[in-house]
Amino acid sequence: MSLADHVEQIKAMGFTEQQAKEALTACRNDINSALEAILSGEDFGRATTGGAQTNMANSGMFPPPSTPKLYYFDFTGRAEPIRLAFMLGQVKFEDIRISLSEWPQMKGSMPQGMVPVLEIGDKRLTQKTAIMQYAAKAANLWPQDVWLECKMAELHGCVEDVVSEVRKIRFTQDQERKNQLCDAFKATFLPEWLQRLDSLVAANGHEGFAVGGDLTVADLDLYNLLNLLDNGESTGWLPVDVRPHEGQSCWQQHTHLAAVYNRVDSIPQVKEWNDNHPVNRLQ
Ligand SMILES: N[C@@H](CCC(=O)N[C@@H](CS)C(=O)NCC(=O)O)C(=O)O
Repeated sequence: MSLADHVEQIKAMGFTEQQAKEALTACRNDINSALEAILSGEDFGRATTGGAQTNMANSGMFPPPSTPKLYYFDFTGRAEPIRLAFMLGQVKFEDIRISLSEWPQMKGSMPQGMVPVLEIGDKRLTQKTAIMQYAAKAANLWPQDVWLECKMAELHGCVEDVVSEVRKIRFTQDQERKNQLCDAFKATFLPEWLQRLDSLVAANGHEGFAVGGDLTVADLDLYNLLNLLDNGESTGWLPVDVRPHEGQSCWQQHTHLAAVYNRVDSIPQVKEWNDNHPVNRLQ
């Protein structure tokens, strides 16, 4: 499209020609300065991320004033999308893994008695979705479009709904009740949620991406959930095997989920990370 076509398109939205030209000039200046920064060897992430990282720069917390420390168990769980985001963005972080035997002594020192917790200098951040947002912005895996930001929150909320149900089952003491919950989870709860998630991803309209048309931490969150479910029984995270058969995935009929999964799984750095961090049993 020529510049004149862009101007016509903006005018068609009700703006004057002068406003259209000003908007395009501002875009051109932003692109030029980003290109200059990249070509002159300045920090690539900062040069290419505009709004999100500008806000973080204003907060005084980005770049992180000291190496961020991520506290979690020696398990994927709620920490893995955060770890993957830091890793993909080449943001250095300390991956502190607490064993279940150490946990009772550490629990009281965590702000809400739970992990994940991100510590940067004397500041601490709790709650997976908040930490994921920090990691994603630092790694340039967070969209700048407001609607897409809200769609990210929507997807993270859906993931959390599934994870909360698993938590409820795991913490049910009565074995008979636990068995009933496991049966219901496999027969109805999970199939319904996988269908809802598949429809959500289909509605995004970019095959292979959960939100928008670029890799975001939403893809990593979904990828991790699908892995958690498939490996649930063997890792002790979920007291029931939800796969239709050994070697198959519980989500394989859902083509939109599969497209996201396969895209993330084929990223060479993700493969390398997985090779170096085999999925542990919860211990
Ligand atoms: N809403 C919190 C939930 C955190 C949570 O449940 N953490 C679990 C591990 S996934 C935990 O710390 N469990 C140990 C405990 O509660 O003592 C979040 O999203 O971060």
